[in-house]
Amino acid sequence: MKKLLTITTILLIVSCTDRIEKPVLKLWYDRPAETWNEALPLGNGRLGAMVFGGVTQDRIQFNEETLWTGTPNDYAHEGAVNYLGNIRQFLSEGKQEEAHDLAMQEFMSIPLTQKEYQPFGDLLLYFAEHEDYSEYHRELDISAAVCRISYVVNEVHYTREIIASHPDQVLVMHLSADKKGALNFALKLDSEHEESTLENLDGKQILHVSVKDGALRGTAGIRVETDGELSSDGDKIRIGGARSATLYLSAATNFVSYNDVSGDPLSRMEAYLEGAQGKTYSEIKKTHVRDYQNLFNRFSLDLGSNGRDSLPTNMRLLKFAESAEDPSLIALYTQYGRYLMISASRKGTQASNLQGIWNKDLKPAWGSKYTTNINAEMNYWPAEVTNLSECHEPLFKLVEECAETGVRVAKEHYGAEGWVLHHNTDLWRGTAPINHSNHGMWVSGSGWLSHHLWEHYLFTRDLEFLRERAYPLMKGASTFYSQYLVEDPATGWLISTPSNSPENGGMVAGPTMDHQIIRSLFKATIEAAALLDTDAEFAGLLKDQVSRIAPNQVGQYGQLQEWLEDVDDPENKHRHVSHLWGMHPGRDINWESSPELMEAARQSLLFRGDEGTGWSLAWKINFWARLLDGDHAYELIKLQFRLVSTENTNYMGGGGSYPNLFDAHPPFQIDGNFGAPAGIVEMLIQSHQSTIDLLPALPLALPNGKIAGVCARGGFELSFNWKDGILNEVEVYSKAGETCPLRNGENSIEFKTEQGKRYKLDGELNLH
Ligand code: FUC
Repeated sequence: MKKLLTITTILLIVSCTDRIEKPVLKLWYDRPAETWNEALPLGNGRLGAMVFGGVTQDRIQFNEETLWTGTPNDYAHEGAVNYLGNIRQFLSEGKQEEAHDLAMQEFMSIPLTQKEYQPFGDLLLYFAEHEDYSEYHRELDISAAVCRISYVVNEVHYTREIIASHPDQVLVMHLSADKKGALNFALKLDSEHEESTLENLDGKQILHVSVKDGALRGTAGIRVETDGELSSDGDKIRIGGARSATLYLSAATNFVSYNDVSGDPLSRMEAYLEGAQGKTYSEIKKTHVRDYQNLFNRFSLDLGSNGRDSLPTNMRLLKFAESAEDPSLIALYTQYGRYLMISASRKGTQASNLQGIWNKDLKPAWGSKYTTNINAEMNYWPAEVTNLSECHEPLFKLVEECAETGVRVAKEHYGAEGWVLHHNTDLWRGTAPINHSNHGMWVSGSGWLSHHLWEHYLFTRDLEFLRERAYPLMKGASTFYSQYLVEDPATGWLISTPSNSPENGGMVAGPTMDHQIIRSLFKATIEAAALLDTDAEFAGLLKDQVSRIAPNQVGQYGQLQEWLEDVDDPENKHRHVSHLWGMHPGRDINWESSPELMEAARQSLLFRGDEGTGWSLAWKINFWARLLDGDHAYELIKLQFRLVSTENTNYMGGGGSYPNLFDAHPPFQIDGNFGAPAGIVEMLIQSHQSTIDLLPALPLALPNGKIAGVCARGGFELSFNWKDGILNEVEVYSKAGETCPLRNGENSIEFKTEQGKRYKLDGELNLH
């Protein structure tokens, strides 16, 4: 009996320790990927790869971020401004169809659509006689950015490790067998591009591709190092009698910048391969892991574990639908968002597009470009708060470039100074209205993107960034809107026209979202001008205009009006919830200064319902977090974790996750992978009002946890933990020496800080 008790006690101790074990930062599977949505993503910001982990045949689909269709082009429609007055007039007379038609004829971009991001090619590996395998394991270790595959054939243990190194600019695969001479395989590069050629040289292959419709060409190369025999076999390289082999793969294009395609892909690619030459796999891996962890390890999240880490990741999603009690899956998903950001977005790379860098299709969904009426911005929501500020950089570069091309569009389409970006851009930095006037005519892309520059300043307090980079762009965007807004004869308010409430209801005068974005931009520009002690006169003009912009209005159902008129349909379940922008990511609608608008926003959100595409679900997590309803936000997390098996576009419901945790619009679209983590963190900390709120929207389902290295506006980095829903300990690191205002429920404190110092507080916010 005594013995039994002891065993029970040990078991209890084991299961208790299980509960407080660190979350396992791995996606793992017990079989190879059959579809692309099961393959595992790797990336170094520039090169992306999807690893299938097949046994007899493996496929590593790879991309280079600058391989797009098209040629340099500014898309502006010369003389469009001559029709602006007529379009406005039609709208003011309620003649929407006439406005649509006229804009289609005279106002839209040339050509009407933008260009597409392209996949590059495949590395194919062939392992003869490996049909009969056991002990298969495939994992993506996001704590180190390493993908591993292992299995046993004839008692020989085979392993493959793959990394995408940012410092060395190569994808590297290391293969090994635990028996001398047992590693035998063949490999080749392949591509779906119609124009592609392959050179099979000694232990090396070179693949040249040209995109079908455009100026870009790419060259990929692979080199093999092995202790076995290397030979050429038709279009393949054969590796025989080896114990290990290392494959180095790189690629480059002739893209230099949005108006320059004079690069030489071959010499660029060779320079990358030569740079890696002579370095062993373990050397490259060591540098890679250090580089990756330098970013990744700054933030951690532990929500506890209930032991489901021992299930394959796809099974965990299925189980979550049965009972949503897998807190470590939520932590894993949050960290996966950070993993994807580090893998797709590094200083000097292109910004993450609709599919990050991982598109597989020559005709990708929505061109795999940048949709700026939600998606491109959502891709960067976790950047500041989860301590990846540097990964925000490619978006700033995109803004800078659009501010160059957007000057001509502002002039040709609106006769205005400054710069404007509509609802999409591509590698060529198109900024004019595209596709169809019923949704392409939306002027607030430049305003929303400028918001990211200001947010970067708010989080980092980097005054030089504000002065040198952010402010000139914000000023340019403000200049445009300042000249574009017109006075509505009926109300006297300044309104945005022509525009639309993203993709809902067609072209209109005065959608609420535009006014929220423009108001927020003007306020930020005014504040920035004061901080930088510049442009007092311009700031004065904006101040006057801010007070005249059409305000947020509460409509007949108690809802926040989406439009100038009270015409919202309570049955409308549209995926976009644009008129709540002022609540998130904007901040003018908040509990502190406008509780009645928060109530109206909640009503609008209830009318819209929970269902949506992947990004729509992700946005709603953030909305419910700002509404301080953590349990409702948790309901959205459940939908976000719904296992999706189709690629068929679904605009209404059906959002969720694929087995590889990629966000399903469907099809795959990466925005939800960033929007949902941002929402999860927003449940734990908010800093958009006058205080930093700790655990503002903690759901009942997450009673215990620990977060470290999370950032707040004001230049603070915080770590804190909670137990049974109650805040336990807090540590604040002050990067800018500002006064720190903290709040948790009824408790609050405001204390002065010194730059570079740490402060410890107890759960009731008393300073130690
Ligand atoms: C907007 C959204 C769609 C999709 C596309 C890329 O048009 O309305 O749902 O996300 O962008």
